[in-house]
Amino acid sequence: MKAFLFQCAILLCLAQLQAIHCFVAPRAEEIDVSRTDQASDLPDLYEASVLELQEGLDAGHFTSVDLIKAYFARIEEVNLKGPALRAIIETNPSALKQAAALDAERAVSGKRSLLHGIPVILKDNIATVATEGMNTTAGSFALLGSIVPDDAGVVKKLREAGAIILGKANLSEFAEFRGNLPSGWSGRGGQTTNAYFPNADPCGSSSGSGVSTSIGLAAVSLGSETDGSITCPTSNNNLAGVKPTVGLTSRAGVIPISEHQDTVGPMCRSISDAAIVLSIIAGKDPNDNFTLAQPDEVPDYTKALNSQALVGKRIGVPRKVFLNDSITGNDPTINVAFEQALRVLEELGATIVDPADLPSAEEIARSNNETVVLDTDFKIQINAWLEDLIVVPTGVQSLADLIAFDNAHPSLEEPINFTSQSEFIASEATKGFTDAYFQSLAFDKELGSTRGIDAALDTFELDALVLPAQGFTTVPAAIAGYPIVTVPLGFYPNNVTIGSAGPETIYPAPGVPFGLSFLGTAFSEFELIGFAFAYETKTKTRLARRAFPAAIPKTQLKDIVGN
Ligand SMILES: *[C@@H]1O[C@H](CO)[C@@H](O)[C@H](O)[C@H]1NC(C)=O
Ligand SMILES: *[C@@H]1O[C@H](CO)[C@@H](O)[C@H](O)[C@H]1NC(C)=O
Ligand SMILES: *[C@@H]1O[C@H](CO)[C@@H](O)[C@H](O)[C@H]1NC(C)=O
Ligand SMILES: *[C@@H]1O[C@H](CO)[C@@H](O)[C@H](O)[C@H]1NC(C)=O
Ligand SMILES: *[C@@H]1O[C@H](CO)[C@@H](O)[C@H](O)[C@H]1NC(C)=O
Ligand SMILES: *[C@@H]1O[C@H](CO)[C@@H](O)[C@H](O)[C@H]1NC(C)=O
Ligand SMILES: CC(=O)N[C@H]1CO[C@H](CO)[C@@H](O)[C@@H]1O
Repeated sequence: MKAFLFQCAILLCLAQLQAIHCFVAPRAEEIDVSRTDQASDLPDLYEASVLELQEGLDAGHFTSVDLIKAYFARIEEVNLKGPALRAIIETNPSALKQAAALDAERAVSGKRSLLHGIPVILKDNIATVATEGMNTTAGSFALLGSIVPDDAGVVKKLREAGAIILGKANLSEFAEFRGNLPSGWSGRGGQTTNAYFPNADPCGSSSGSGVSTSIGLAAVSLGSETDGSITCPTSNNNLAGVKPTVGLTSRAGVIPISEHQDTVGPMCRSISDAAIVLSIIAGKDPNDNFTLAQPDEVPDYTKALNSQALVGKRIGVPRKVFLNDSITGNDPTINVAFEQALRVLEELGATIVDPADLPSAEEIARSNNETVVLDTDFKIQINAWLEDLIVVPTGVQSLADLIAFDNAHPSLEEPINFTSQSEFIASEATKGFTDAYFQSLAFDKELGSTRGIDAALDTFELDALVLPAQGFTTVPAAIAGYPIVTVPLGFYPNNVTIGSAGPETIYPAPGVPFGLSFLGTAFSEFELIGFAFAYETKTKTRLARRAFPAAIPKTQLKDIVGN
């Protein structure tokens, strides 16, 4: 039972969904609209957008070296000290040197892109070359000191664009695929916690990416999603996030769960920032052949940022299963906010088609096909990952070795009240590409797309579907490989009844955010970003509430510039 109490253990809660608890009703919310005053014209790093940072860099108000120093100081204030959010596992020892070079280049030849000199946090399952000084471990001591063959495909694109990797974010270890781990816990990083209430669940598995971006420990971050791992921490941390279509962004050099579902995407404080990052990391990569199926031209997603994007659009509400509280476990607060959001979408010119059910909804809720596919894929792909490593100081060479390593090092690799690494063990027991595997893969495509998302879009002539980010929302998109774009929807009220999420975390809790998700067919990111932008621009929900005071870093550019 314990695992099911983890609010967003997300992966594979399919059969167990009935067991998720409904939380006690909250009501009114108190909105704190006070913002810190900025005496100078330097942007407040808590909220600063990529465009504001570029403006300041271009105008010479500060440099990328200043930015790195400021973000490092902010990490230092809250990561292990103070509220000890444990959002960051490692910082980049080469970042200052890289920033100086990029500052010099900007002075001579201008910026390469909107990410030139901008600090980016990466989830610790995204590879960076060891010579730069950081590990790539998915949070596990088993991979500490391992040498990856190359930068991840998305990291190559970030570096070409002039971005600076500021550090690696904590995560649910192995992207939540070990079994029975609390959201946001890893052996190396410990328990990440939410910045909106002490010890609240940050959700996973891209927990550190979410928390660090939510309070400005970096400009932007990348997470990865197999089922829910960008969407849920985006939701819990008051962010805008894009879970791209599988094959829009390269997974080369990303510690895998499944090539059929894994995808890398931006987690940012605004959909505008997310559009900037996605435009840079999207595109074909010869090292990930799924990316070769995408349209030839990578869209400029910033062109989708149109506040009129919802005018004349048909947006469907797939109520069956996905808005059934006894299946989603969603708190009534979320439902109330969601119904209000539907009215806002109407005000923005959309026609709400309600209900617009997925024909496969109930079958998806019963299906175990996703588990069959992920368990089988993980063993094959993690073994290939381990084989490709140049050096592995722990000697771990296979999934079986990983299981043995964890068993041999309980003090490093077992959180409080750990029960078993059930997912690893189930995966190790799979027998490769069996007939049952191919059947499950075909069923997933059918349930997620042909009798799922695409069926609803076609039947009701929709431009997109909309749902609360929390609940069962991510599953059809996960098994179809389809995109989800999420923006802030609301916050739990101050008097919400606090629940338990894990041995060290609570959920729900006062002021913890939740999001609104737009879903569509393959490669519909451009449209979904437009819809999310229109909603975000109208509601500005992110700005309605801030993190708890101790979790708000005090260092600002004014403390760095000129000192
Ligand atoms: C929370 O506060 C609201 C309004 O102040 C009230 O109506 C509601 O009953 C309270 N809820 C709980 C769980 O105490
Ligand atoms: C990895 O982490 C270890 C321990 O924190 C550190 O000594 C090492 O420099 C890091 N970087 C690499 C590339 O191993
Ligand atoms: C990608 O390449 C592998 C072999 O390297 C092959 O097995 C697989 O079918 C290819 N997948 C796609 C989507 O082309
Ligand atoms: C909600 O789900 C429960 C449990 O599966 C089911 O018994 C109930 O009929 C569903 N409610 C609706 C309105 O579909
Ligand atoms: C896969 O989905 C199909 C269609 O709903 C279902 O009949 C089958 O039982 C599912 N298989 C598993 C392993 O859950
Ligand atoms: C660990 O489990 C025991 C027994 O179920 C329980 O009494 C204890 O409160 C748990 N500790 C934490 C920190 O959850
Ligand atoms: C950057 C940073 O603060 N990293 C820390 C993450 O947590 C581990 C475990 O407590 C520390 O060893 C790291 O220094």
